[in-house]
Amino acid sequence: MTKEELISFEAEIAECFNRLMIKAPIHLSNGNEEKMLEIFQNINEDDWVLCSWRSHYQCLLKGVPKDRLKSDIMSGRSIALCYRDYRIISSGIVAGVLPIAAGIAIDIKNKKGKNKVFCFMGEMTSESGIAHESIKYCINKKLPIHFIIEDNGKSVCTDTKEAWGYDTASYEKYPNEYVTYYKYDGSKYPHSGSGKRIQF
Ligand SMILES: Cc1ncc(C[n+]2csc(CCOP(=O)(O)OP(=O)(O)O)c2C)c(N)n1
Repeated sequence: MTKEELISFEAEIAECFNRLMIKAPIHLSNGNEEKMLEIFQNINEDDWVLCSWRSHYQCLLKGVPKDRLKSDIMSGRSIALCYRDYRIISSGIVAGVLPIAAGIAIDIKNKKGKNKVFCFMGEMTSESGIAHESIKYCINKKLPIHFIIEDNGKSVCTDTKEAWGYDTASYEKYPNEYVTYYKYDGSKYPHSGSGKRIQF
């Protein structure tokens, strides 16, 4: 999977959405392709990947076949794509996957497994109480998990920095073996949809 393939997949989905072929919300990625390719170099087939509502790139990079992913998106499942066979769990609920990620990591540790959990979230999610609790718990218990915080500066349309009144986000200066924090400009697409107003 290349940067160009990732970008063109989202462009194809945007086109379908604008033609009213998808009757449910979609959340498209853009601007973080290189970072995602870098992160996925460390993710193996037997690792678990947990995501938010924006998970097309993660699904493709974890190996979900393009046609299967597209067909699920077309049938309205983009907001919470789950593939047990590819070990991917997504949720449209802010921070919804974080305690699940911690639970899977506990199970792996108890079974002395060699695999890991990779849990993606936006920077607004990372400021929530549930994220602080989950990350703290996993680090203190030395669980086999890695959190990836993807900072596009926005919480839907709200400026996250302004909302919380911070200069530096809680995990921005934190990077360690448990947390990766990166900033990107994802403004090519709006938070949800693809720029054309659609009424469901
Ligand atoms: C429990 C809950 N509260 C509110 C929402 C509405 N909501 C959807 S996305 C979002 C902001 C998320 O921002 P961030 O974590 O930075 O993710 P981004 O989409 O910018 O990557 C909110 C508040 C929700 N989906 N779930």
